[in-house]
Amino acid sequence: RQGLGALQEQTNYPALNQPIDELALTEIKSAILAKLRLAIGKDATVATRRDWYKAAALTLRDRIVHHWLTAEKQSYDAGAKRVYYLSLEFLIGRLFTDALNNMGLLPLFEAALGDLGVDLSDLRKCEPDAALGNGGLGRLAACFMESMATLAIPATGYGIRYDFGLFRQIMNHGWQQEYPDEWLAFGNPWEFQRPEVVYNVHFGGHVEHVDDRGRDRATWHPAETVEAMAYDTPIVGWRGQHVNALRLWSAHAPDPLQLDVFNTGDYVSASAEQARAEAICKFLYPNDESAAGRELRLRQEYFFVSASLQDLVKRHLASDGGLRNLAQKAAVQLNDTHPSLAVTELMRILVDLHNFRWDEAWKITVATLSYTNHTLLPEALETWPVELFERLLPRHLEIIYRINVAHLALAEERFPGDIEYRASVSLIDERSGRRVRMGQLAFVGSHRINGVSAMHSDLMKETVFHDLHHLYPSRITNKTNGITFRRWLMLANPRLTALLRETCGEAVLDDFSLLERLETHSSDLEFQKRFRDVKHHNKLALARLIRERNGIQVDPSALFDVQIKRIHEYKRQLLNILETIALYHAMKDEPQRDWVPRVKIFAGKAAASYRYAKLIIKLINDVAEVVNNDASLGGRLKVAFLADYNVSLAEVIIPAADLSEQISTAGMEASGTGNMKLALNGALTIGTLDGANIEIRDNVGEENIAIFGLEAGDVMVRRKQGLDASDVIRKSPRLERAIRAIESGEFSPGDAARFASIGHALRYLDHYMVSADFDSYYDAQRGIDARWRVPSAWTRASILNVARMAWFSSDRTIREYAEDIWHVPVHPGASPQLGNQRE
Ligand code: B1H
Repeated sequence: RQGLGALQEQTNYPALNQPIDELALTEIKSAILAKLRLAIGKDATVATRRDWYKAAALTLRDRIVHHWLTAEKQSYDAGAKRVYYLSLEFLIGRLFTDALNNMGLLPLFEAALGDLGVDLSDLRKCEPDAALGNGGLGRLAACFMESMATLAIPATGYGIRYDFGLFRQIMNHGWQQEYPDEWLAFGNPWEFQRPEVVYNVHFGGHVEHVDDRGRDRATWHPAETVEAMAYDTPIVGWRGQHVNALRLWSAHAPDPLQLDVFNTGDYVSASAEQARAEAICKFLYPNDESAAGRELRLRQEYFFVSASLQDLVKRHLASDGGLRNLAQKAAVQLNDTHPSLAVTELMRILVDLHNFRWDEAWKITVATLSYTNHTLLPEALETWPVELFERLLPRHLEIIYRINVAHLALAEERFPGDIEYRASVSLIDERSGRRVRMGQLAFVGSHRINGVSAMHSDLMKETVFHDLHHLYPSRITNKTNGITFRRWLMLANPRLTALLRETCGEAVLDDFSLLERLETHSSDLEFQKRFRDVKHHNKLALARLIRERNGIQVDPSALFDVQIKRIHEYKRQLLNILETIALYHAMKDEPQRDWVPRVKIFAGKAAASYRYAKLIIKLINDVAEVVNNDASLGGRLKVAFLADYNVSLAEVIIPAADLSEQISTAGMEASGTGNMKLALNGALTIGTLDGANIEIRDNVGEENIAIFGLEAGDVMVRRKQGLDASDVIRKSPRLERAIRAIESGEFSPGDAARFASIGHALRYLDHYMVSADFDSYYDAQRGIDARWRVPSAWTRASILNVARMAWFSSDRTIREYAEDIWHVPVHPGASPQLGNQRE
């Protein structure tokens, strides 16, 4: 610790505003050239850009590894408590500049590569995104890994090394098509394969009960074994002092080529076992907010939970107190219910393999585990058929039953004779076929359960976990999400960062609460101009991208109105495009009015099997086709759907956004994190009172955000009254006209039926309140127009958004987890506590 502190003082803002050290420059150049020859096997004269990228990445990696091994050793020697973050998703994106920046080596590498005749920003693009996640949940895990490293919390992320990440989205005549994401095709310079770190993971078979004198022990005789092999990726914290590992598991058959079978000439069967094993890490399920329900998915879940727990148990077996002390030495965070099997697997390890008494094992398990809930959507709540469980994980099913006995006894004690109550809290759902409830399992097996925004955590207590909350009233807590400012401000928006450093001081990079110093400049016209120039520069870059990718010319001084996120009914891209249609009609009616020029920018993927979401994408593209080619608008309205939304595309769009669309049906978006990224980069939010929007409003002030629409309570009331929206449509000629345009083929000439299902839903099945919220949204948008016409007022609001977003740093979120859930110390040097600053 002391060593770390001393280093921290020496490196006073190294990377930044410092002349390049010639000696270091020479060293980096020769290191890169050496890598090119010795690791890539190429000479500088024939090296491709990708070769240069790899050589540079490996050069950087060498420097990271030294810090990594030091950090590992220090925490190990100190016997420090470790955090284990279990997640089926890590949506990392690119690592090159992220790691360079945190190591303080960005300017040095830029100069070194420049001297060697290669452009760092070109090389950057050679790195494929690591897209091992669907959306917010996976990206949150990536931000958390970076913040845990920044706060020097000894931590390991555990997940699956999918051969194929989230599919690539390609537009074919406006329809989404999915293609495999071959992110590993050219190798991965960041990872270390650990062929010696291998664990057996078992499936199937039967359970034998030995006479164990009431110890609840059993012996599992599995039918199938798969090997899990570790791959480690170092994650560097800000200022490069601390490095943690992201450990991803790859699946293999213990006997990859069955030679006896091979020798009979049946070559295909000889490797069948291998194919079956490898299927486990073949691809990421492309669902966001809906449970997959396939056997392979359950195999994935158990595979990574089992390997990860074996790994951490092995690590702590040797530490003082052994497993008895596990909860003092390890905190295991379950990212949603996907790793819920950790509850049963840890019990199995303790009871069956290490001879613990059931009750003691249970205490250790609950004290070690904690669970984050990310959604209340019923279709996302995981349950598995009991028969499938029994076939795949017979011992785990027994353990679930055994946990349930004590749990239901507690319920009976609390509400004697209340059968309904017991049925509702039971780990087994008996109503729709017998199914194991993963949410209940994670809840019962954890000492803390958290939601991801204030409103979401409150709703958890009132809805899905209402009854469990009564049984365990102190467990539910809130941890509002955050984002890492290193990636989403410093790297994505270097020009704004430069302005912030100049205005708030260099220390702002270590203490984001200093962003509040912007406040005094928010009305300064000179400063406003510089602030606008930054935004304009970013918009030029995005306009170029839109032209290159979509062939659409957009006016960079128009209002850039951005909705970027997974396509889902509850996120209401449909509401946005409906308003676009209404605006289009209004512009056509009165072409002479001085309309505020707008560019409507959409990006996002639909789950491959989500037909309605794919139809919405098609509608957006069809509307774009008509609007963009209507000369009568004089270019004042443009619509662009950017294909293949991913982290790297987000890094280009977000700094260029003027308006951030956060328009989910109230009560449905658990938190949102794109909302934070956009506000931090100076976009004004138009949004509902949902998820973290509410806390964003509380922080930026209600005059600097545009809130509209039904509130969560209103939505519940209206749903109870029925989903027919005829009443609101009757009162809104504008809405009626927009719906009719969709239904009549105005945007699908020759195929009027194409969007019939959308028209029908808008009229009669308005579950997501698109029609119900339309007028309120349309009016809010016209309010935005009015604000935009007064540049100084708009810019002031935009500046105040940046100034007041510090609280949404994932460093703050991780501090809260560390204090309230994990009970681990955080490094005092980095990012001083925001709480103190505010008091
Ligand atoms: C979020 C998911 C999710 N919530 C199931 N739930 C999945 C559920 O593959 N599955 O089965 C995948 C993802 N993702 C998001 O989490 C919320 O919608 C956001 O509001 C939130 O900001 C984010 C991070 O907490």
